[in-house]
Amino acid sequence: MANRYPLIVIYFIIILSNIAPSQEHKFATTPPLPVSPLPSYSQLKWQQREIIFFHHFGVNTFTDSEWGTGKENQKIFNPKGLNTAQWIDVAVQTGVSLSILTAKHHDGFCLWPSKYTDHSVIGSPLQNGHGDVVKEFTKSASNRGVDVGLYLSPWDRHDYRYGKNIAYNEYYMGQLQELLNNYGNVKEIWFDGAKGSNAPNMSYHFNDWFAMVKELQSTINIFSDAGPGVRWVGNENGFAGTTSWSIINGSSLSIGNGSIVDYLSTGDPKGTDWIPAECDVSIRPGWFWHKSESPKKLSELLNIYYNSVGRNCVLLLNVPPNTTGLISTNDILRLKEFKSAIDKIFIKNLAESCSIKASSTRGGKDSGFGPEMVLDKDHLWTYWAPKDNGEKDCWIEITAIDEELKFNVVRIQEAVGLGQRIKKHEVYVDGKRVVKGTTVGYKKLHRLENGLVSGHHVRIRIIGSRGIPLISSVGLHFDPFWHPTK
Ligand code: FUL
Repeated sequence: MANRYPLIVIYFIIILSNIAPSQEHKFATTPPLPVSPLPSYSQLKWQQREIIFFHHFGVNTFTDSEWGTGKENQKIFNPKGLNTAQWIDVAVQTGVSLSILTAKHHDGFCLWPSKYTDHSVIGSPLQNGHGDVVKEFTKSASNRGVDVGLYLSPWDRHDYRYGKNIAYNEYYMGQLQELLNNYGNVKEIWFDGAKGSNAPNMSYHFNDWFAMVKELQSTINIFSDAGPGVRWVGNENGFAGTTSWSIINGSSLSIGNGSIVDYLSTGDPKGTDWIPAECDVSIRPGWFWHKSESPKKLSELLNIYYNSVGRNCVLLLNVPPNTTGLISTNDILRLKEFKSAIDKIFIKNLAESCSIKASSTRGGKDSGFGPEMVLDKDHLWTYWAPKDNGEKDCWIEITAIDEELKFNVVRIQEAVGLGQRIKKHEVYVDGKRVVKGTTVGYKKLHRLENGLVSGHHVRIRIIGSRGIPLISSVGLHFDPFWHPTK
């Protein structure tokens, strides 16, 4: 009896070594749990667009003003060479996949023949009152595979119902139905918070509007100061905060409340809602076209790009059609420069020819979560994940194989499909810190303040995170347009 005891133990060891390990190795390592809140499908699609166009067009284009009075004669709206296909061509050439049109601005003039008012294209010379700019615009966009969005200003300085709560909300919702039922898919609707003194007590039925919008267009993102799909960044300069969370506490937001602009620009890691920020800015000083104005310089546009797209936001760039009904040549030329500058900076990722290692890897080598995942072309669903063992100093390190690396831009992207996590990070070159930052999100671009750096080892350290950090992409780039002054 005494001799049989070790035999039983050996027998169990054999069974366990045959069954347990094979169970463990049979399946791929699973992805880590998400850290909520998470983006919706439409919000992720929106984020990946990076740059969106805005077109402010209406009676103001012809009166050289920014805010119309509502008393304009419809006959002044006369874009003799209107060609919305040209606007869309410019979007395509700039790599823009969504364009938003002001269907109605504060002056109340409608770019489509709304049946609830005569203050529209109906009274204008455009096709002798038979024109429909919204129709032409949405058709041109769909012909070229560009998505559309619409802006319907809540503030209306023309309509007699404005200020009568029920009547105006009925009018407004009637127009929402016209726009969202009759012009195909609409991917973004823009509700701005401006409200004038002509009816200070006017209350907008936002909840009903939002419900109606969702009912009519299931994949739309609703923009307003407070979302629910996309939030305002809190300024009209095109700059997000240096800390920029896509997360915020939706219940503490309200539309048209000037005191929350800082909160809007940074977001809130403790928030319960995924409402990322959109940075709206115009290529010119005004939102509408004015003969006396010209487009911003390339360096200004690049600054805006780094401070919006490079701070986890989408850039909503306004390009106003002129009185002919076309995008002006000098705007087109500037946009060409802008697009080719971005391509030039980001086409080459110096990290791609390097070796890469990490502090640890979830599931070990070849698990599909190794640091090499930050160098593939997928910037969302393939990523490096460290081990989930409370590691405080998580890092990935890129090492030059031969010549030293020379760069002035560091790009870091998080796998935001599983939540935004990184709170604090630093970048070291050969042991010396070259930049530090807070949030990363979908895309963080560091344009190095001291200009070009060179070295063999580039380490990205994550020193604060909600859950384990998940990095989907890293780039080391050279920006020839960047000339820091200090
Ligand atoms: C603001 C408006 O008052 C401006 O005219 C412009 O349309 C801008 C995008 O939104 O609220």
